[in-house]
Amino acid sequence: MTKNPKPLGKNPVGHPLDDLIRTERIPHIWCSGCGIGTVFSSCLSAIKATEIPYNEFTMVSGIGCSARAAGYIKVDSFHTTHGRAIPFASGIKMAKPDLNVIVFSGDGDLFAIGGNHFIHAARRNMDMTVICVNNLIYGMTGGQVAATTPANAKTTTTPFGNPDAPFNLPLLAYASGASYVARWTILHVRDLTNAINEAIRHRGFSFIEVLAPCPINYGRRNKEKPLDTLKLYRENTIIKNGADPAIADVDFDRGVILGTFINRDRSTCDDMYEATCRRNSED
Ligand SMILES: Cc1ncc(C[n+]2csc(CCOP(=O)(O)OP(=O)(O)O)c2C)c(N)n1
Repeated sequence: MTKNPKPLGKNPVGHPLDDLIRTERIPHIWCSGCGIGTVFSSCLSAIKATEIPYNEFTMVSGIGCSARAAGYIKVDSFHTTHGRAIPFASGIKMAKPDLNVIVFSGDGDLFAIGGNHFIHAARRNMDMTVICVNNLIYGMTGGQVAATTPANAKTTTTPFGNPDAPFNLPLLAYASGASYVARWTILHVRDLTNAINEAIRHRGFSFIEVLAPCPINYGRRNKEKPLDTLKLYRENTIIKNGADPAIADVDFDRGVILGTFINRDRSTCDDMYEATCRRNSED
């Protein structure tokens, strides 16, 4: 068991999370007012708080602004192809079951092109933590409509407003079989960090949706200034642990529910595989 690097001393020169950041890659690509950095920082703080050696973690992402996180973390990481983070992560977990596998990616990556992988990994209860930065849009490619874009919202591909309804991600995750499901915003940093810590320690498929602003590609087109988004996160959210995910639509007019929706025990993919092989080899 390798020890994690010692925390900085009394006169720190750098950032307290420097031992988990590839500082040689900074400055990062994220715009001013973007929420991804806060989710990333919460994730690193949660990793640190588990006191698990860093070499027992791996981070996997697809492609997008959020997905860039895998290139900035100082643990073994995989910046894969668009939509394919979860299959890569599943392969890693099956080959190295003792690793703590974290998927960190955007809503487009995980729920549009990668939606099929998400539902099947949740169905199998693959033991991994999936963190979705939900900025309601395809950020990196300039603001196209996503599967999470609110109805009527303007994007580059829906200039007259989005005609479609968005996914309710906690409900989708629960219905697919996820055994831990939570939602927070980037304004709820302590809750988010605790949730990521809990999700890492949870056995099974854990999913955390994090609402985060994209002021450039979503806010600007929808006349929502960065502070307006944070006000929505503060004033139009309701913290309700144990709430039914069926009422978890992202609708700021009605109030968006935050908290831990689901935390249940279910046999993991590994458990089922072992049990099936044992049973069949005894026949
Ligand atoms: C197979 C494939 N299709 C499309 C793209 C283009 N592409 C790159 S990032 C992206 C969208 C990213 O959106 P999201 O996952 O929500 O992440 P964000 O940038 O908003 O964090 C798309 C469509 C690609 N790189 N590969």
